[in-house]
Amino acid sequence: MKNVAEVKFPDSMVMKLPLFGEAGVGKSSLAKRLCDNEFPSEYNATKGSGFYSKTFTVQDHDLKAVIFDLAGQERFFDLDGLYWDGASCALPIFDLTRRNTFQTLVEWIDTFRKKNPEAPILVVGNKKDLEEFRAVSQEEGERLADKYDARYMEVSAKTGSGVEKVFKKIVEMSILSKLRAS
Ligand SMILES: Nc1nc2c(ncn2[C@@H]2O[C@H](COP(=O)(O)OP(=O)(O)OP(=O)(O)O)[C@@H](O)[C@H]2O)c(=O)[nH]1
Ligand SMILES: [Mg+2]
Repeated sequence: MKNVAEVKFPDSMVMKLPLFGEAGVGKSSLAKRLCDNEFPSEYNATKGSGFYSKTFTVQDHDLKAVIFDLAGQERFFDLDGLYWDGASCALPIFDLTRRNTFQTLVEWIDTFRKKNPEAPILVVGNKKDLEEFRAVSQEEGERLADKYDARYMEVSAKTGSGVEKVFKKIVEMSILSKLRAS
């Protein structure tokens, strides 16, 4: 398989990157940490969806990621296809301290996969700073990701730990997948 260093891609490329998962898992917090380097002190449930954009530089090329921050309350499958049709990749997110958010994630991933069979997926376990309340093990997270031929990473939007790494990884995975498809 080629690696990113060998990829030739256009000078500008826009990626569509949806974040999804149950209410309160930290989707908006992750997007804010990445794009504004902030952690909001209060929980404000997302209504509909939010948009963020971030430019990543890979091999001297600028790649713009449009991040769709979806509302957990509305459930993925009730929304129209706008947010994930033609998505370059996806970040399904669960809360490491709430097991139910891990258990239902498969429904979200299945729905996404039906629409985007080739798009790479990176499963994210958030709130790693709350280690003493952990309800899902790293192995379980990895097993879920394996089932979908996806990757798995754990982060904390609160401390910022691992956040940049997750987004860099998914950008890299998207580029490689585009390359394979072309
Ligand atoms: N301790 C801790 N709390 C977090 C972390 N990320 C988010 N939270 C908290 O979890 C709550 C929900 O965060 P949001 O980012 O609004 O969650 P969301 O997934 O966007 O929720 P919806 O918009 O309702 O779907 C807030 O109170 C956040 O402060 C984290 O990494 N660690
Ligand atoms: Mg939100």
